[in-house]
Amino acid sequence: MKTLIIGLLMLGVIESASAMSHGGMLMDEKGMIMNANSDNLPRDCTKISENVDITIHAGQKHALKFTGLMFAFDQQEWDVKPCAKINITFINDDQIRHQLMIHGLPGYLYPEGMFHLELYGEGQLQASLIMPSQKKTYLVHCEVPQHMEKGMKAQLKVDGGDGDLPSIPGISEPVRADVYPVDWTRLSMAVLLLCVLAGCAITYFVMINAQGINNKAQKTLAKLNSKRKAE
Ligand SMILES: [Cu+2]
Repeated sequence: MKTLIIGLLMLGVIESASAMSHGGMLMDEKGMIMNANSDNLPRDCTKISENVDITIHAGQKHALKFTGLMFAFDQQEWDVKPCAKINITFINDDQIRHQLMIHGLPGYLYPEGMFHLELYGEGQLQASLIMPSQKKTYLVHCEVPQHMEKGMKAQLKVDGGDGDLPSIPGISEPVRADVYPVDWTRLSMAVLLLCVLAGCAITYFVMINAQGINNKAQKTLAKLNSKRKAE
């Protein structure tokens, strides 16, 4: 009996450790889903207009197509109809933590106006949300420090959206573009001048030597020809 009770207690502990639910949040050892909503209509919607299945990948390899960026989603923009239900499959292709956060949603359905998926490493999660009817552009990003600044930023438009957000890779100009200024000191200028001179000198010597070798070869050939004629 004692063993049975201990066993049941242990099962309970393991169960609660592997998956916990707090209000609108689901957590386990792989990740977290916060404020998923597949049933409740926004106040301005009478019914779900369409069901949209979207797969979103997150990872460093998706940033390779953008100069100077380090993290990205595989797409930077989605457009859905007003009152669409979006079924998101979020896939993390990296071994590090990534999030998919959508901001600006109505607070009465999504606490703090936010829908949030998070994976602590490679893996995938699925969750749904229902968009309001308003023509609007929503920010989609990863909030892990420096991930958005380094490219993990996108936009979700409803009904074509109300404009592009800034700094969306491949879509809109950055608010502050990265600059890589050269610190021109006397020393760095002297080093540059020295490199240019060394490059010119090496090219000159290579050309002179090539000419010398060519002349020698021609002389040898002429000697051989004259020997043949004499024979
Ligand atoms: Cu991230």
